[in-house]
Amino acid sequence: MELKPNEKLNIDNILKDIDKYRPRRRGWHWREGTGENRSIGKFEYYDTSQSLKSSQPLPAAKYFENIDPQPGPVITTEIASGRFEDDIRRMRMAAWHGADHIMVIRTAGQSHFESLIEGTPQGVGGIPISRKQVRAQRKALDFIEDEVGRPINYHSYVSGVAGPEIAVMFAEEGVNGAHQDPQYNVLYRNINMIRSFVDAAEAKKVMTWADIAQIDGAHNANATAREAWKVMPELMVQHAINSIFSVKIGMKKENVCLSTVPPTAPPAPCMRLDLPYAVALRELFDEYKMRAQMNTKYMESSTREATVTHVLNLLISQLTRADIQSTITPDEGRNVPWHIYNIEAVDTAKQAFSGMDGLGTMVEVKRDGKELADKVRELKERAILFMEEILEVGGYFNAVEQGFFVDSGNYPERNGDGIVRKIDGGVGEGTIFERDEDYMAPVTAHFGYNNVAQYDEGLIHDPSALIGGSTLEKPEKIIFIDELDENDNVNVRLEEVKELRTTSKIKPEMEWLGDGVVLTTLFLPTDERTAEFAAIEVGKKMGLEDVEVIHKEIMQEAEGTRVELKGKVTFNIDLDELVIPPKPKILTEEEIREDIENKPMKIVAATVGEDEHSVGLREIIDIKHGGIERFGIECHILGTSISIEKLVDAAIELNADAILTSTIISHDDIHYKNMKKLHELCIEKGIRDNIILIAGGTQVSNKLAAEAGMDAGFGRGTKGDHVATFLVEKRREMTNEN
Ligand code: Z98
Repeated sequence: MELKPNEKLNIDNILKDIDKYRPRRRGWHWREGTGENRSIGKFEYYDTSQSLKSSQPLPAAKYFENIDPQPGPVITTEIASGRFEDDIRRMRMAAWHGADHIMVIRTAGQSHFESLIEGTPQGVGGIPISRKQVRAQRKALDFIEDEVGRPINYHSYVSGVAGPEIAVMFAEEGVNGAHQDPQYNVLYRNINMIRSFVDAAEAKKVMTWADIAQIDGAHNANATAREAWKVMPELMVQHAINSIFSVKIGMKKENVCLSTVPPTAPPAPCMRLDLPYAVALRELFDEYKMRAQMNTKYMESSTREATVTHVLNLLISQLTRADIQSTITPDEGRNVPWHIYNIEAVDTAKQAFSGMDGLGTMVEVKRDGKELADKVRELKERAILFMEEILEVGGYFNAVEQGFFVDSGNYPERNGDGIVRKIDGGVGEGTIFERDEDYMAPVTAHFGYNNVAQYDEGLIHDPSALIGGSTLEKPEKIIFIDELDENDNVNVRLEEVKELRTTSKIKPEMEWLGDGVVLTTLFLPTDERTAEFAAIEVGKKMGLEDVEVIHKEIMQEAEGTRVELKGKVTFNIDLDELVIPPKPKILTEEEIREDIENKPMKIVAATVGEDEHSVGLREIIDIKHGGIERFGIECHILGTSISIEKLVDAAIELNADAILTSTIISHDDIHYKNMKKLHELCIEKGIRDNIILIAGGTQVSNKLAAEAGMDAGFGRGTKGDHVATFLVEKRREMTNEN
């Protein structure tokens, strides 16, 4: 199956024969072509990677020949809608904008599931990770990566009670990246410590076999601690524990990615805190990869504010190093994980990195300056002392029992508010047993004691040969379970939206096909609390259902509040019934310029009659507003409230190619009457065949203007480019006729 840019991805095709799907590659993929200079459009770039075959450039790219430079780091998007079939469409959009790491959030509570989930149930805050969902998404990504022309990494989570089982399933299904950190289980999911570390050893071994890149969970301490910037030494300790553990199990350092996070955000003076931390971290862990998260702790529901923090975090990535750049910004703060925010955040990273390209050749992080050097040293010292104290108290488990972690004190200070877990407590306690002397498991990528030699000395490194290969070598041994729940599965959900999938009807959408969700921004001239409730009434009166305020921001306590409302519409729009006027033709800037250069053009313009409204006319003409002047057209604006006679006389005197009139006032059809008068006067004076007459204004349409004898009429939304295009094309037409 090949995707066509102008055709929707067909989920039925993805699900067809899903039981037979096999991943076509395994392992993580870094971007290609980094570290080399690259000419893209009219520019030379220093920090890019290979460009894409198909992509959606940034909005302003239209001024630069639609170039779409791709930054060096892998760019992540985190997807959490709860329906994998809708996430697949979002993945495609994200890939077109430049994401090549799709991180799929799990449904709430999956960490505590003792085993794998099957089928395609709907999730809460993420999808229940099951073989069928993983398979469908990986399969869809195969097509998407062919379409955009870059391998895409698929990622989810291996932490939790069923970590090893999930790791095996991920290895079987060609998952490319995963979070795996036993400390996450211990601290945030209260899973027994011994169980977590034993499971992690097994899971990491399997991930190593499948060449899966690993992200740790250190950043969660920042997200959890009360005064989050104080946990910087601890973050380094957590990174160290998970990294060296992974390496000892056999994972290559290139696959060990630290989940770094700038610990603060404005209005804190974040650069002075976050940059030394980033430098210290990269120096201590220089052989490992950096997955740069953004700060999610100090994030509210303002997308603007979150985006600024994100950009400051991206500056740190640019000044230090990011191998993977995470982009979850606004979703995290406002808990509305919508398509548009995934895409916006990916664009934020792409835009900021493009803008900062080559910064390192001009700007240096003053490593020797006292401010940075002292802080970097201090942070490293605190982290090392922390590690030493862990050893002093008898190791990691004892340290956790004593509440060393996620304490809001700046180590060695302790506030006694750390997370305490007991060695003999937590989920799964007492489930770990020593292997019997004759223990033997004929499986691939198994950690620790495995007494294969008793059966066959030659198979120590290939135990599964005893059974003719495990599912990792022989995928045909995988038992594919389709659906277990006849009511909660993808087929039922797809059936529910059949009309929207198969007819010309569409509906607004934020997360799921047909969810009907819309976002409205309002300003209400009242205080914050009143505005919130007033806004809900506004939403209801607009006909929205399930109205909810998702963001409010005080402009001034008494003068007013900005509110963002979400709500649902219940209607569909039938595209077959839409009347869409033909798209106005616009010549390129070069084409217009060339035409005017070859044959200069002159116009006279004015607002006519009693009309003093000249703003619209100025917008069309002034160079400052992107008007027709900028193409070299000689423009004579006679002024406002000019008589038709004066306008025509001026055109004759200047030998103008065109007359542009502008009117807003339409009372008593005065705009129409003036157009007619202009046309007739030009006939009377014998110039009509040689002059272009254009009328513009809010109440003007092309049809109305044509009826009044004009060559064209331009209404609301007209830009200088439209008028210039018309002038050039009309003159060509007239010259040909002559
Ligand atoms: C991120 N936005 O890291 P459940 N394991 C580790 C984690 O850090 C996480 C999970 C598992 C963040 C996402 N991280 C937060 C090491 C979560 C999640 O199923 O939610 O417990 O697993 O990109």
